[in-house]
Amino acid sequence: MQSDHPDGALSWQQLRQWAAAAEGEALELLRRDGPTSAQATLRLFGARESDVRVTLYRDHHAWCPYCQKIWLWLEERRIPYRIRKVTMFCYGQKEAWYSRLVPSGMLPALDLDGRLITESDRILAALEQAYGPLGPLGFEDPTVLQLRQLERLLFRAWCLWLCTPGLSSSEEQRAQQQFQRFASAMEEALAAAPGAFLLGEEPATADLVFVPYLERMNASLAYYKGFALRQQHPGIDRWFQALERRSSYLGTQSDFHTHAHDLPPQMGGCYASGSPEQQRWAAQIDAGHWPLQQPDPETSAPAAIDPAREAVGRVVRHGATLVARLAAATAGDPAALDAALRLALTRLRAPLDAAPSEAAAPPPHTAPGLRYLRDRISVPRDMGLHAARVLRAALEATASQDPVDTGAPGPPLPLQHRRDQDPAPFVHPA
Ligand SMILES: N[C@@H](CCC(=O)N[C@@H](CS)C(=O)NCC(=O)O)C(=O)O
Repeated sequence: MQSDHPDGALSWQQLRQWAAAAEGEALELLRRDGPTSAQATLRLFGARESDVRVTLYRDHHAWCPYCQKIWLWLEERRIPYRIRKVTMFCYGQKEAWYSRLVPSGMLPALDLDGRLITESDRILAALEQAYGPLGPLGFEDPTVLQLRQLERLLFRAWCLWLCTPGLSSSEEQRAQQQFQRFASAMEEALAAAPGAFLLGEEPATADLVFVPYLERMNASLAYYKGFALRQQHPGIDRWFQALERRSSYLGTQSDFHTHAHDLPPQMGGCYASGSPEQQRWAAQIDAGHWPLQQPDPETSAPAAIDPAREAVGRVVRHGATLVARLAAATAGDPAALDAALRLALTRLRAPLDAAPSEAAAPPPHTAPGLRYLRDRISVPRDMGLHAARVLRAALEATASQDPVDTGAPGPPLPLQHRRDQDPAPFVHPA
């Protein structure tokens, strides 16, 4: 495909065609009945819309761990449901209609046959009552209760290690040991099970209770402690591998970069150990050379669809809004940033290590805007893990060709909030 644009990059229209990203009927149907997708607003699994009894209220960001638990349950049980997305406080303004429905503003909430339920455990209990348990044992069964307690112990040990400021190196060590004690207990529970999951061959509610925080532990301990959870605990790695063979989990799975930078405001701070190993992991996660090591600590699953087309398809949908955001955030020239962004997307059609031609350089002073975007791709909200990797790499490769680039990092990510990720302009484009 030849560029029909004077700046050498493909036009938005050409990019849209190449990505075949028509946000039309086919994609909408795929989202209703196909693999799990963060972008879906209705899931039918082949049922009729009139069969829908459930509405799940979850965050726009597809980040809330308690929402992920319910989301996974509905996907695993293939229950037809609607999704209504709400803004979390840390990303922007809570929707007034949601504050009227749930005055605390907390997520998730679920409407089941007209009854509104809050608190994720109460939601799981209600779903189980309505549809039967997921897996061989009920949510209140003593074996499941014990596993749920273990998850809370692991969670607390993780919080202590990750979120306590100023740990000395011996305190770091003790916190790690305590965490690993409970991680080993989970491995023992898995070893005693007859299949890859905690209660058998298929994931049960007990597994889904562990998923959200295990995923966040895996990412945050690599970034802030230089600790490779899956390598240190092979039983947990096998459990992740089994999950990563399920499209339900893959549709909800985030990545190290997203978690590493979304966790601090949510947790009230995450503290790096500062060890050489930790600094190496953090630098690599930020700079983005993937996979970070072999075997890939982020996922064992290959890309299900062409990641480049997925990435381009997702960006072109929001091209104008993104350009406006980059220009505002970096005091950049919108026309130059528009060209630079299209150039980065144009690169995605060619191998990234192909020698860049002179004509492929973006306009000067666009590197900060490209890096601003590179650092704010959110998985799975915006796209899948593999698509995010190729897009981050293309943005960086293009930024580094800015004729006046100094290699300086883009605008820093805030630590107290993430209003730089406010979904409002994307939900209600101008
Ligand atoms: N105990 C609650 C905890 C839910 C929770 O903490 N939700 C957070 C998001 S992870 C929330 O909605 N906070 C309000 C906000 O961020 O807007 C549950 O299990 O459902």
